[in-house]
Amino acid sequence: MVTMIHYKGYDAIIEKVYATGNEHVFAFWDTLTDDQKKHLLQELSLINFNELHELFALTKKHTIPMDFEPAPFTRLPQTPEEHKAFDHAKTVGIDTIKKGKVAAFVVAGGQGSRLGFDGPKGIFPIGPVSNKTLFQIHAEKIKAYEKKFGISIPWCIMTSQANHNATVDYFEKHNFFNLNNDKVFIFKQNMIPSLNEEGKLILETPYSIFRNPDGHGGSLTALYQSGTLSKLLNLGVEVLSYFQVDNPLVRIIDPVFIGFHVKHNAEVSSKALQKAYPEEKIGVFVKFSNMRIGVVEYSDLPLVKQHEKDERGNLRYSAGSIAIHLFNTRFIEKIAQGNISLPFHVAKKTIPQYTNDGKNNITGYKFEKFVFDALPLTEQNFILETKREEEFAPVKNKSGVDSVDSAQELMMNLYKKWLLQKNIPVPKVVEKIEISPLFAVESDDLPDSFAIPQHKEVYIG
Ligand code: UD2
Repeated sequence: MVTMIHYKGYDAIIEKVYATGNEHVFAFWDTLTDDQKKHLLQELSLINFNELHELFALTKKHTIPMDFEPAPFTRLPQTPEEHKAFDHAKTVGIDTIKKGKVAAFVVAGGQGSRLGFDGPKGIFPIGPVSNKTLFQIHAEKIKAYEKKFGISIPWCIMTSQANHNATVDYFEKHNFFNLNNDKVFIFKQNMIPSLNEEGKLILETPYSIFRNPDGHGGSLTALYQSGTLSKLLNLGVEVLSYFQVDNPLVRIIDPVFIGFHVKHNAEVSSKALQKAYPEEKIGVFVKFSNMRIGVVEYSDLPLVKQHEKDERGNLRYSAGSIAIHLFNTRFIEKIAQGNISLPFHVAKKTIPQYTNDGKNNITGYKFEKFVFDALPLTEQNFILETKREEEFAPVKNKSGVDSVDSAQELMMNLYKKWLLQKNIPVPKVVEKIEISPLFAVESDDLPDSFAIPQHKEVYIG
């Protein structure tokens, strides 16, 4: 017979631990200090024990609907009518932005571990000449849009437990890159426990449970629970421009995209680009058999579908999601306030478990929510095609595809393209070039003529 431990004020949670067969988390109880005991009990209090068996059930069945076809999207303009529609969307977008109805939102809960970098990914240096960090580039873009449109743009930054303090310290140390710090909202996402192969909790240390951030899909709840959403609503923000921290090319405030979103009365809008190759690691836009639009992640798209061609020999599932979306703030409120929860996705992973012999790697399950699962919950949505070379330079790996090198090259190619559009010659000797967002956040901002110095590395700022 197991003797239940007791601790004043925590008996209800302790009972749940035993009732769900998780009492092994108290294996080191007698060796813990009082603070450590409290730490463990507080972590356990944050766990939704009623949800654990549902999470474990997900590991036993396939939950992604596989009955879908490619989603329709609005292509880049080709005909005069399409150009006219894009011009009109731009006017509507500029009007919406100038009325202060748009805020920026970056999800930055991830660490730079795939880059071999120990810290928040946003602090990774990416400027090809300046070495500016991802955060600085995003901050300067927002500053530039504020100047361009004569408004102040609130900026929400979602962190995770592992990088929250480092992120806040970084912004404070850099004086929020001269943004109005009253309108930079940094808040944490929630954590969710991982489970072992028996569906039980895993000890990470003698007094803590192995948990991971709940995925960028947790961002909608985190916006609401942190009080950020109500601050945005009070500021009159209607549209949230969502992007990932690891894309230095993202057009954070895009009038055309915002204009289409408003014109379509969309609750969520998304940008799509043509996949570069079948196995590219981006999700694809689909229309499910219930007519709802959504995204199927690359890892869930069966190989046959990844390679499937249409009658013209092009990839059938070609519209890739680059994680750039617009969310209506009232839609987020509806999702977060109601009992609608985005589904969890499961990943089988190696997890370091604390045992009597120290840490041992075991196989377990991590759970994450994906923000694009909000799409099927919309009544109205809109997908806009965009140009890869103008908007997408993912920084995922140390080398090879989607790496630091490839992202810097894409950045430099875009700067050269802007200069070319203005007929400003780039001297042959130039090997690296960078344009500060504070100088030009898009090609139109460049002056009509100026000379590029004859240097190997040129920074235009
Ligand atoms: C994501 C998309 C993929 C494609 C690609 C483009 C998913 C599941 N996949 O792939 O379809 O659009 O990006 O680059 O979305 N993050 C958090 N909290 C978390 C987890 C992630 O803030 O709990 C942030 C993270 O900091 C990063 C972003 O979300 O900014 C994407 O995370 P990732 O790099 O793990 O996504 P990836 O590359 O698998």
